[in-house]
Formats: sequence, structure tokens, C-alpha cells
Amino acid sequence: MKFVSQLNEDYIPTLEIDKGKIVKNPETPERLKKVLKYFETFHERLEVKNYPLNLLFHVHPKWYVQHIKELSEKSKDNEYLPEVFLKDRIFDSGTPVTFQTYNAALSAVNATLTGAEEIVKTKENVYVITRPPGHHATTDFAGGYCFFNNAAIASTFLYSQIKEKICILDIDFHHGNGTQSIFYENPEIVYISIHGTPEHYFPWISGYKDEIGEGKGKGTNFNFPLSGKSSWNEYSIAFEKALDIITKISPAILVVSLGYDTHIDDPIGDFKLESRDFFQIGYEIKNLKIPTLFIQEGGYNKESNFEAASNLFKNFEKEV
Ligand code: OKP
Ligand code: ZN
Repeated sequence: MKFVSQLNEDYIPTLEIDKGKIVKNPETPERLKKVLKYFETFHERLEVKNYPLNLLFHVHPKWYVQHIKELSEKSKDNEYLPEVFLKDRIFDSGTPVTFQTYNAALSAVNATLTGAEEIVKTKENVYVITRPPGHHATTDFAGGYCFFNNAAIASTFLYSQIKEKICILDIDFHHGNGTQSIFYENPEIVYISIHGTPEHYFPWISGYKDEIGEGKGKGTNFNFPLSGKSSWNEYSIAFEKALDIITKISPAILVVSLGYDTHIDDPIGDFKLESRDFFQIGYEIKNLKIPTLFIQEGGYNKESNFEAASNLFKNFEKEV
């Protein structure tokens, strides 16, 4: 398989408010460097192309994109933390803006679209190794380190090109409230997520089982909230159910919102998946036999990110 990377090494948020305290922001380029190095050794790289902003506007309104640009420009001298959430259009206190935020978020979208265009052309699997992540960004709110919703923009583009069903499987530890909300009334782009229960974990406001979609999209949104204590025993049950849904829908393309923060050694996610469990994840996604676009979301421990990625893709790519 091929990969495309855009780590935006000049984009380094440093602050986050967690439980009222200023803590170090974990969403840094460091976290993905070892994963990228591993891929560079064994895989063909796609060069990032630039795409018209129009593709972004299919998900986020122009005013919101312009607003993120202006927030970035205003953060030249200091990192900006949202003051009034409804005005700043950032829903949480963990998502600061730096002078590089707009460029980085836009570059991540371009990297993701590069992967999406490739999969349309070749039907071959692609892994987009990028940051900032996207799955918490709604049409017009940033949050959870996310500004533009990479997976949603890619899925919208993919659907516009092939006019067949797309499934998004979100296996980041956190519920992708943004992606869910963007496609909540859309039956063509199905969202399926396994995550730490919003009763106890970010983003708190969504990710419950009874959120099944609305209008034409009713019955095309699937949430599997799990206890933070979950290890492969519990996780695999939800994972099997998610795969059954995908098999039934039989989408033309599968988009995986790929977070490694389900690993036991991740400092933020609470699940107890071991490195070896990612072999199983890779094996089972491969067995779906659907062209798959993997898009990087979370994962905050450089070493466990590497272990998870290398195991997952080793089995995903294994010849049978
Ligand atoms: C982004 B992604 C809890 C602080 C929560 C936000 C977490 C965003 C996760 N200690 N901060 O889905 O990995
Ligand atoms: Zn996460």
C-alpha cells in the first residue's frame, strides 16, 4: 500500500486546560515520527497535492474556514486559548490556536485528499499520516485538537466521485462527534465508532448508543461506547459487530479514522489494548476486502503508536 504524510512540524500547540489546570498539549509532531519512519522504509510515498478550497467548503462553511484563518493570524505573538467558546467557534479548552494552525489544518486536508484521490483512481489502500486530527471538528466548530474534519472531507469527496456507499469506521479512543454530526442525516456515508463511553470521556456530549441518525440518515449511525477498562475481550465484541455492519452495507470504500490511543500505554485513552491486539485489527479489516483509506486521528505515545501501527499494517498487508 501507499502512504502520504504531512506532519506539519512547525505546528506545535503547547497548552491545554485539563480539569482546570494548564497542562502540556500532547498533539505534537513527535508523536507520529516513528510511525512515519517505519512507513518510509517499506512503502511508496505519494506527494501531497493542493486541492481547491471548494472541497473543504462542502463540509465547512466559508465563514468558518475564514474564521480559523483569522484566529491563526491573531495568534502571531502568543498561542490563543478560546475565551468565549460560541464566539471563538472552538468548543473546548484543550484546543489552542497558533500562528501555524490554519496552514497546518489545511495541509492535513490536502494530504488526506491526496490519499482519497489515489484510492478513487487505483482502488488501492492508502494511509494518510497527518495532523492535526479531524474527527472532533463539526461543520462550524473546532475542538479536541481538530479544526477541519479530514475524514469527513475525504468521505464527501469520495462519494462525489463514485456515488456509492462509503463507511467510516472510527477506532480512535474518542468518539468522533464531528464526523457523526456532519453525516447524521446522510444515508450514503455511514458512521460507525467504537470509543470510551461519553459518560466518562471526552467529548462527553455524544457517542451514546441511541444516537442512530436522523431523517434519511436514521439507522445509518452506529455507536459502540465501552467502559474505559475494556481490553481485547470486551473490545473485540464491539469490533466484530462493527465489521458485521460494514459487511452488510458493503461500501465501495472504507475510511478508517485511525487512532492509536486505544493502546494500554497511551497517556490519554483508557482502553487496555495490547500491541498484539493491533495484529487482529489489521487482519480483520483486511478480511473485509474493501479498498481502505486510513486517516490518522489520535495516539499520544510515540512508542505505542509505532507498535500499534506496525502490527496493524503488518497483518493488513500480509499476502494470503
Ligand atoms: C483527540 B483525539 C482529558 C483532556 C481531553 C481532549 C482530548 C482530545 C482527543 N485529559 N482533551 O480524538 O485523539
Ligand atoms: Zn482520540
